[in-house]
Amino acid sequence: MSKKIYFAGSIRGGRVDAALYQQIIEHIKETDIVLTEHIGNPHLNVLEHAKRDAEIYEQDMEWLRGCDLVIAECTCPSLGVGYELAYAEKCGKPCHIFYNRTKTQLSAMLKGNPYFNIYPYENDSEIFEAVERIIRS
Ligand code: 6IA
Repeated sequence: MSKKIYFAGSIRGGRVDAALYQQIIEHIKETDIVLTEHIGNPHLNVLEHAKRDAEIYEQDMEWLRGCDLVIAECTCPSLGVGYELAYAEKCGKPCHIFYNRTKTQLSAMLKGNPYFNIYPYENDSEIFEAVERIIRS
């Protein structure tokens, strides 16, 4: 049965890895459902807008409560992704965190928390097999 995946990736934290997010999302969509497809959109509007921001917050929290699991790409640090992971932990959702260890060091707030499943990688290609294993487990 298809799983509902909440994919988290940086938006206002920086869009340097947007193409990678897109690839991961497309890969997951071959078999399962990604609630947050927009994260990979290269034309995403990152500008602040108070009313729109409130709607985004409410929608994302609802999707987090309804998802089966969270996959986060954390190479590009993002306050929003950190917040989402803390909320997902509170909701008891399984959380899988990827980061490229040749490019960044993961925050101790994530790496030091045994609740989180952490996947340091060196090449983007390593992500896809790991994601498949996560979804099928
Ligand atoms: O602090 P950040 O902006 O980097 O936080 C990124 C995280 O917060 C992502 O994992 C998203 O789930 C969530 N998030 C932040 N901004 C948005 C957003 N804005 N839309 C949906 N989720 C967001 C753009 C809206 C656009 C479709 C008009």
